[in-house]
This record gives sequence, structure tokens and C-alpha cells, in this order.
Amino acid sequence: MFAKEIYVNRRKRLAELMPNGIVLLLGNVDSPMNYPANTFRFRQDSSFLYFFGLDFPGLAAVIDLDSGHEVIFGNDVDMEDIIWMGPQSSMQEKAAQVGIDHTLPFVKVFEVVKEALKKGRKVHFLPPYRAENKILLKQLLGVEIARQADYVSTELIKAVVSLRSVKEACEIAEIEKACAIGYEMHTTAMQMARPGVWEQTIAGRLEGIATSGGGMLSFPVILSQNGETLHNHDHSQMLQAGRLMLVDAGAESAMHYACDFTRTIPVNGKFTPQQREIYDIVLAANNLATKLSCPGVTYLSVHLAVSELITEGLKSLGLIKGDVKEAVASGAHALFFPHGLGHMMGLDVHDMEDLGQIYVGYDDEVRPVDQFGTAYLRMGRKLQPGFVITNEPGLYFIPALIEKWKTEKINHDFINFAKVEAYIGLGGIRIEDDILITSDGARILGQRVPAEVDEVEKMVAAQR
Ligand SMILES: [Mn+2]
Repeated sequence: MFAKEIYVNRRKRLAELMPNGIVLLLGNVDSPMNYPANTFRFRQDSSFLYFFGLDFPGLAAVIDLDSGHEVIFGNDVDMEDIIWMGPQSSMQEKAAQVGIDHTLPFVKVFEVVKEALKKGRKVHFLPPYRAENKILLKQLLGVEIARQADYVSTELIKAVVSLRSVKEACEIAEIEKACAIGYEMHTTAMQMARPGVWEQTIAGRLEGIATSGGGMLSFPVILSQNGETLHNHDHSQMLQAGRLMLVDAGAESAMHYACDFTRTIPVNGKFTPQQREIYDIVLAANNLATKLSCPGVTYLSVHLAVSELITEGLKSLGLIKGDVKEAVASGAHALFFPHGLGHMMGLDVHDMEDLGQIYVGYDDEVRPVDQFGTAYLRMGRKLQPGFVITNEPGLYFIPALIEKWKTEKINHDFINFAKVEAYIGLGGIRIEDDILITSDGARILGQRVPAEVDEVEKMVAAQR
């Protein structure tokens, strides 16, 4: 964990942003896979980690906004736990490491919350996303699970988003540790790829590298020669000569900060001229996004500038026709680029997505766009120094979508369908870096995974 002062300061700033009442933050518990004692790998709640640092199950915390009193609820281990889990320090000792003097057995959280409710005080809590915590909130507050969304604290959500959005130096250092693991994952994938290798052989290695780094995957590996399926977790195919392999994968550092990179490579080491045409557009789009990202600029405007570059590129190949700005305004580019340019990243790979994208990626000034394609942009608002975001443009040839647009004549003034058909089978290309907004621009976090064509081809040639 970080130094105690980091957590003390975060809670102090949180309290300053909040009105009266109590803040109730729930940690996560172990979750069974197939029987109670056989659990998924434990992952602490990110907001709990952010304010209270303790990375083990069975915790809750309360900050009293009126008295300033802070308490962590959790049980000390007994002899049976020590026999199975090894020696453990006491709750008191663990809490002291994050600057908390008061701990109570977990069951006491019921009394504290009940007491606050009895006095008519507001209990601020974040949107629950795990079944166990939804049930616990029902027991604590008496609010039915289906109605809990109506009672979450908008004040708390906004305060947490404002703090977690701007990364501290210690957090950037953690993200860069994750990036180093991600670099190893992606260069390994490039060097393992060749015709006849199973996708799952490479995907399994990537998961092992993530674990070897002291943490875990930041999300399940996406690895496929069918890269046109945006989140393809099916790894059952054998790589074939002439195809592309898309890998979207990242690791968490031991302290749970994420990285998230995507690269697309030719399985047999050399891009075909057609693959190269599309790859060059995506790479130019990625480079443009890093160049345009700086404080004061909205990421929605960067997304739209990238969409124009993509449209210009596809027009030069004859796939799109007509005026570029009109085509983008009409959403024609989304046939090939049907997702957003990127998202916030930090303790979660889609940072704070549990708190609601409307608060994380948008604000009163920049509202979500409901047009197909841009509607999937998770981050649209004005950039600030300290934001960490992903930059992940892509181009895809999705047969079912192309067929639908052709049949229904969607954007048919802008799409040259006869030309598009020659690209079906190419798959999809996405290139993703993680960028930090600095005082006057943006920089790529970690050593950049090879992205230029000659670098990629060289890395794939260095087979392992
Ligand atoms: Mn991403």
C-alpha cells in the first residue's frame, strides 16, 4: 500500500467535498466459483482501496462527516484462520497502516448505520455492483435491491469521481508498473504468433505473465484473428497465414492499477498491402489522438477529429464517398469504427464505471451523443492534467453490420458498398495506448509497445 498520509489526505479531501451525514463504503467479499470454499481470486472494491487501502475481504468503513470520526469494520482472525491462512496482523495494526485509529468487529456496522438512520442522518453509499453487497445494503438500510439505485448518493459519486479522476504521482508510478507488465505481454504475443499456433496457447501465456507480475489481468484477454468482434474472448482457433491477430490485454500492478493495450499484427510477420492500407489509417488515428489530447480539450472533440481522419483515409481508398465532415456528422464512419476512442483508466481498467459513465466521462458541459458509434464513447468531457485515458481507435469489417447497412440503405450516400466487400475477411485492427494528460499535452505511459509497421514486423520476426 501507499504511505499512510496518502489515504489520510484522500479521506480529508473527500470529507471537504461532502455535505452532512455518514459515508458508508463497503469492501468486497470472497465470491464462490462452484462451491463456497472454492472462490474466484479476491478483488477488493476500487473505491474502498482508494480511501482505505486494505486489500482483503470482509471490510466496511464509515466516515462521519459531522464529527470527523472514521472507523473500519472487520474481524480479527481466530486460530482456525491462522492454521489455514498463516499468521495475520490484527485489524488494529492493519488499520493503523492507513491512518485509521478505530476498528470494530464487522457486525458493529449494523449498529452504527441503524443509529444514523434513527437520527434521520443521510447515509451516503455508492452504487453496488456485487450481489453480496446489494444484499448487505438491504440488510443495513432496509432498501429493496431493485430500488437501491434510487438511494445512491450523487454527492458521494461526484466527490469520488473528482478525486479519483486526477491521478497522483504515486498512482502514475503504479500504472507504469502495470504498463511494464503489459509491454511484456504484448511483445510476447507478437513473438509467439505464427501460423499453426493456437490462440489459447498465447492467451494463456499472457495471463501467466500478468500473474507473474504480482497482480492479475486487468480484464479477460481479448485475442483473436477475428478482430472484427470487438471483445472476442474465444481463443479456440489456430492462427492461419495471411490473417491478422488482434490482442487487447493488460495487467494490474500488485496494487491493482491497470494498463490496457491493443496491438494488431500479421500472423506470418508481414502485412499484406490491403492490411497495411487499413493499419496505416488506424496508426495515424492513434497518433493524432495523442497529439490533440491536452488540458482544456474535450475527448469528444478528439474522438470526432479522429473519426474525420479515419473517414478521410477510407475515402482515399474509395470505401467512403462524399464530404468528409458530412459523412462524420451522419455517422457513416461508425460502420468501420463503431466504438469510442477511449475511457478513463486507473484502479479499474474502465475507471469508476461502477459509479456511472454519465458522471465519469461526461458533465454538464459535455453530454453523451446518442448516434450509433459515438454513443459508445465512455469518456467525452474536458481533459485535465492527471487524467489517464486510453487512446484506442480501430477499423473493423463486420460482415453482419455491413450487410445490414447495405440492405437497409443506411448512410448509402456515403458508403461504397461494392468496394467495402473486397475488405470482408480482413477482420479488425485496433491500436491502443494509455496516455497521461500533462500540463501542456499528453504522454504515452510506459515504454510504447511497437506500433510502427517496421517495428511490429521486426518484433514478430523475433520468434520465441
Ligand atoms: Mn481499452
